[in-house]
Amino acid sequence: MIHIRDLGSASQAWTLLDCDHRGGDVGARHACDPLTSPAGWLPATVPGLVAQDLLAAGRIADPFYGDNVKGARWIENRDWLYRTSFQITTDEAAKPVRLVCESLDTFASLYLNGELLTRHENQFRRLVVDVTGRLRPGQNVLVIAFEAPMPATVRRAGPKLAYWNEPWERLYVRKSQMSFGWDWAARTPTVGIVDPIRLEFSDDVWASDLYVSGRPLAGDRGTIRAAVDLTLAKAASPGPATAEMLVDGEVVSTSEVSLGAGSTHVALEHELLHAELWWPKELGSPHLYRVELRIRREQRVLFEATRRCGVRDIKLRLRDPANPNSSVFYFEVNGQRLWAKGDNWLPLDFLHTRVTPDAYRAYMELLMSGGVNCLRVWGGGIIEHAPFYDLCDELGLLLWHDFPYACGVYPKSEAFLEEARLEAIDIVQRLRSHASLALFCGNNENEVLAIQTSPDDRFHAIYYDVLPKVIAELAPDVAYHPGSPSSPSGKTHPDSMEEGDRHNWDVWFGGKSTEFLDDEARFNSEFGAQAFPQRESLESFIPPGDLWKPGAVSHPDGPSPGYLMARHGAQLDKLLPRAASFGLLFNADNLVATTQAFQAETIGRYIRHYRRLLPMTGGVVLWNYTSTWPSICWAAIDFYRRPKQAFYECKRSFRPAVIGIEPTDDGQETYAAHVSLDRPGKVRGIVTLELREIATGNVIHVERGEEGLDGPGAREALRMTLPAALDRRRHALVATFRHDGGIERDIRYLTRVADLVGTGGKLTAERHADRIELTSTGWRLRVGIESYETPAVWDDDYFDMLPGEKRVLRIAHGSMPAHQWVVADMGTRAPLAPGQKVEL
Ligand code: BMA
Repeated sequence: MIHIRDLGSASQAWTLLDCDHRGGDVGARHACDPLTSPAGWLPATVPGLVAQDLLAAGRIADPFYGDNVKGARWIENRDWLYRTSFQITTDEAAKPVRLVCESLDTFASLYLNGELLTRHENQFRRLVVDVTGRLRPGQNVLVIAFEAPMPATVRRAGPKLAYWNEPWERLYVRKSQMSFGWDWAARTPTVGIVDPIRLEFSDDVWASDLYVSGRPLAGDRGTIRAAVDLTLAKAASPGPATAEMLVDGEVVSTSEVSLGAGSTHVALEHELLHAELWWPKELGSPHLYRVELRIRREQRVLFEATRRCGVRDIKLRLRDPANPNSSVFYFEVNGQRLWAKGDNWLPLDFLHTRVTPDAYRAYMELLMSGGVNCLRVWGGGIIEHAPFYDLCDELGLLLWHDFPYACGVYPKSEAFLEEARLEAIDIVQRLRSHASLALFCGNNENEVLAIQTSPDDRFHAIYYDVLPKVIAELAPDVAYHPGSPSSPSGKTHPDSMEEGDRHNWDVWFGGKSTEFLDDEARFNSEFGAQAFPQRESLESFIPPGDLWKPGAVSHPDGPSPGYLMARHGAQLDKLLPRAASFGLLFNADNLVATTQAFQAETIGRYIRHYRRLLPMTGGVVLWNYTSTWPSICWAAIDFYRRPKQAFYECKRSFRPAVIGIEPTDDGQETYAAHVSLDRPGKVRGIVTLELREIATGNVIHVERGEEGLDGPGAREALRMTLPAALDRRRHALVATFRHDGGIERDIRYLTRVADLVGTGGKLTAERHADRIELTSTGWRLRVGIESYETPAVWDDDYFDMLPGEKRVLRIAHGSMPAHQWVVADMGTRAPLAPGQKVEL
């Protein structure tokens, strides 16, 4: 058996030393010897990050507050030593033993009892060192010296390469690319032992990770396969052994194996007569089997491992003759199309080792309560911590996984390609057993960048040779896409809307409006817009007085507070002009409300537009929901887990059936109402398209019809041409789809929201123990309830109310928050206490 001794700080104490100016290696040797060890060690958390320990020790101020991140920058210029000591018995000292580090960030030298064991400098590769005979009975000291990350990076850099997001030297090192800062985050240096570290003792065998995979077969049968590679430990003798496979605790398959010199591949398979399939939550239940593989000789167990396994067939479909040019890009699970409604996943915390399994779960459930059914782990971040992947399997979230390359043209040297290959082997082996894994993707935006800067680098060997070969060998049933975006034929622009996926930044970076959308992307894997978080969240990271004062927003690169806001992500030059088309900006509440309204509108328009292209378009992945730190950024949920307006607009537009109004032409004289269904099943109902006067709510003209859909698709239900000489400021279009499953609505203004005439009236909000009742005498914009406590997701929030309407809000996810505010229009806001009735 392999005996595992966890070396994390939950089991034993670790300390951390700031090695002043790059004294790491020398310090590490001395540190192992109690007589020469320098003073000044701090308690350390392992797995953890240096910044986390410095924060706990009061050596840095919260880097997420105000301008403090600047005061933490020095971390990247110091060497850091981690030290622990542990007791080893005489018996253990005689056994074959390995030291395993799942992830070290990044430039690490490992010393055991004063001697250099090895060096390692790839955060994405597991380190395994044979330390047999090097542990001594009694006390042992392990020191891991981390070289100062920024100078280490600069030293390893070769010639300057094309990139977006400073510093370009990051392209040469295999360290999380966002740890150097990104356009949504200031550089918060990360250094540390970021995943589990352990000793493994074995008298018998060493083993690769257990690989399980399940596939459906004809009828309702299915198959489960479990495989492992075993190597005899030094003390063990070759010879026969018995391999057993257990499913849900029962032995289902047995086989005799012969353990010889070198590596032995053991694989067992079992056929299920009635397989329960793994489905993404939206399409069914994410059933998981418990699979064990056990190798024994007589009664002695040599190896044993357990994993959960889903029986499913996930395909990425690229061709469909029914489509105009036959090109599509969508996921199919067990033969059913899944219209992707995704989040571009970033770590939940820049200090990502602080994220607990409960925090992952709570966050994923929050996303799912908003209709999200898949996650794209974005290539600039990290390979997530293990609980993340287990939860995707368990909750039924489909997983798209980028390899960790982003926004750059990476080196092409033999050495770099070889490192890429070894790294890919580790990543694929680590992730391939997960039921939720739908797609491996080569990189984030590197092809688009290459086209602009050095077209010869578009088909870079990492994504077109190294990675596909590793996947074909180790995970042949997982789809591979060379980059996001990328065009499968290689003949169109990587960001083409005619094939492959597309990052649609037409609005945010391209300056386009959403009034008339003609994009026909087969799959939209990135699109988004920024917004401020709600006031309580802003107050948690921006010092009083810094948020709103003259000049604060006009010099994003100037000194604080302009600087402060820029460091917190805001691209104010883009954001404020757009927010201004929703209302005046004269205080912080307006800033929050107008930016959120703009973000929600942009995202909602795009989602409804792409839904209208069903079944040609395969889905949308929002950039993004996740806030890695407190910021003014693209996230639809802020760092404190408070949803922005966009979260609710997505929730509405991610419902099974949706209605959307779009102009049929650039001139915007005629509008069409489209209904769509994004999943299997049927929907039937009545559609209306009304032209209403805003001041009175009166219907000026109405079109009405019946509509129905069978399975994923969309239909134009109604059309209306606006009367000539209509005052567009005083009227709006309202489309409604009343069907068995509920009522869908879309409201389309015919001018900028800031220019509307006729909104107003009295809004009344009444807070009851289990609900909020809202009534409005006039046409009110973006009416909602803001909450302090989280998670608190309402069944709906931030919607427009028509004259005479009444709405009742209940909590759909989480619990009734204690502190609430009623909000409306573009910055009107009042507290709403229990039992209170408020008029706005
Ligand atoms: C996309 C991403 C990121 C970036 C985001 C916002 O292109 O892939 O690189 O942070 O846009 O600019």
